[in-house]
Amino acid sequence: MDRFLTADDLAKTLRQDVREGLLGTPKTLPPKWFYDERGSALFEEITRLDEYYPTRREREILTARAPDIATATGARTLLELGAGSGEKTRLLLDALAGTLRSYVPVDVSGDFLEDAAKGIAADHPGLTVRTVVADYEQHLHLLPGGDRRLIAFLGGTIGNQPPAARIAFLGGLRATMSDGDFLLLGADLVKDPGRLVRAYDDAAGVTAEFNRNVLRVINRELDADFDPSAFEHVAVWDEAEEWIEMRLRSTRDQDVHVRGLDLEVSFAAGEETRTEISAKFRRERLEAELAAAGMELAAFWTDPAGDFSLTLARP
Ligand code: AVJ
Repeated sequence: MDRFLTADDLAKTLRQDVREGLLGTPKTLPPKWFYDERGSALFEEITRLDEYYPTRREREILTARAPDIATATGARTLLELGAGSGEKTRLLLDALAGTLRSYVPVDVSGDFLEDAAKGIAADHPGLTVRTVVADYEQHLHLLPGGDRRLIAFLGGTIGNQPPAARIAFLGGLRATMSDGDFLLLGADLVKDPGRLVRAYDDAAGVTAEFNRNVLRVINRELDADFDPSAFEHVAVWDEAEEWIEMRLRSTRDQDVHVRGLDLEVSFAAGEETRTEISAKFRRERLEAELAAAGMELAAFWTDPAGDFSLTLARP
């Protein structure tokens, strides 16, 4: 396992993010801190909800197009950013079996990486599996090189960054790519706002618990005293930005102590803290942002319903 990111680095970033986010106006907390063990389990549960279509749709596209991806890329190395989408990985690995020599799952947490890698190595004898603990916003240049790499960034996570950060990220990725490398990018598409809001505000309240989980993470990691039950889940469609925004709305005036940061924060009744944006795309926008990052489209696929997209891009 290659570690470019230690538990200490992560702790430091969390402290910075929470301090800056809670002192800002409006208050924000970045979505990357949802995913402790409980948050990851809640996200898994979200992917099985009727209302949350992205995971199912992306799997449909991958099932249909994995052979095309194999033919177009002839990939020797599959690098997966934000691994953990186990089932989708398997679809790709099986389709690429003819040319693939190594698989490199990259994630900020090493906890689940090793186990997942062992399972995959056992099922694919001859495949070199090299796990990398890294923050793909910071360590792109440290990822293993080689020729004919396919870099997969699935799930629609690209939408969690605002446009400028997205283009910077894609540009950074482009800078590490050479001729023969490809990017496989999963991105959710603009659609009926009612469906979008339901996907992020499900009837069973799983997404609400997932959203509040960030408060539990801060309580544990930074010795804070958030009362998660005093925050309501809010999901709104921002028509101008074309993104879903998740927020936590304080149900009353309250003070929260973040002892680990020596910080006291007041929330007014009704005050909203932004916890996630999840941008939805149109093909033209994806094409334009990839072009701004120095890449061009090699293929663009959607599921039959046109809900989700997979883009294959190259330098
Ligand atoms: C895994 C980041 C793509 O933005 O749809 C699910 C996370 N947030 N429900 C998304 C999420 C609320 C998800 N991503």
